[in-house]
Amino acid sequence: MAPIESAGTYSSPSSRARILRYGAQVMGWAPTGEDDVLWRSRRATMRAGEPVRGGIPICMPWFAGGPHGDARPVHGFARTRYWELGQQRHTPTSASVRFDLNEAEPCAPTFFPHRFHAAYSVALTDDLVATLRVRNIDSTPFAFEEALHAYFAVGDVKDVTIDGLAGRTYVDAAHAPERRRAQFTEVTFVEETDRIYDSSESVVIHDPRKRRHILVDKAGSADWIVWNPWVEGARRAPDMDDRAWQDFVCVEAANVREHAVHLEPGEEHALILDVHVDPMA
Ligand code: TA6
Repeated sequence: MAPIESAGTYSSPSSRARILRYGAQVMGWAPTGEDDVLWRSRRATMRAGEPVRGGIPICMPWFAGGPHGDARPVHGFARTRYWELGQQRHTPTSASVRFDLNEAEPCAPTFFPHRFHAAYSVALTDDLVATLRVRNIDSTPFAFEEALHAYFAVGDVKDVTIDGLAGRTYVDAAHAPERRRAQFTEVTFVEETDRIYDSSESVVIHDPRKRRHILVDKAGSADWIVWNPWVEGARRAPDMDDRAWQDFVCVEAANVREHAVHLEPGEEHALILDVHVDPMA
């Protein structure tokens, strides 16, 4: 399989990002003077046709195996397609770039026989703001799932806590997917974690090792997905070092399962992820 094109670099006066046209995947983002906020695997495969491990993969138009569990590729085809590079804009304080995926002919008609246009814009200030707009360009309604599957770099996931989800319920996809559980406290990591939280609020990732808080805000999203593969999951993944599970946590702004987005012909939906970093006092 052909190697994928290397990432483009985009900079504002206060942060810089690297973005692949393949999957329109943000591969790195750092405010000036900060370590990269996004994690990427040293063993990521960089070949067309395969997903790239790290950054912010776009999962769309289905999540995991989709509504019936059988859709392939896993997490949809948006992350393994080349997106068209569109307009870049600069202001004295910001930079932005846009990517387009025009699905005028369904490429996976068995699983998603619908026509849509997706536009993804990434704006850089001292925040990263990623906006995924999906428009129904078909003559019939459809529903789709989506996730901005962000991999956040952390000092050691065992020391990380996530605020903002206490009082919410979640599906525990790793251990007991058949029933909902309640989150009573901040989220901590002691085992494989793969949860779909019912929440449209913002969250904060506290990372005492890297001495920073990562504030993750969103709009147009009913779910947070929180994932860490832990020891066994990392061993099973061929594109991840055995010990890499300690170095990241995925916190994903999503609309999945019963929160799939319904679009009438001509309608559009926007999913927005806004990431900001504050040093720990
Ligand atoms: O978002 C969590 C999840 O769906 C997990 O179940 C895990 O499989 C992860 O995504 C990574 O999926 P991938 O297809 O990129 O290996």
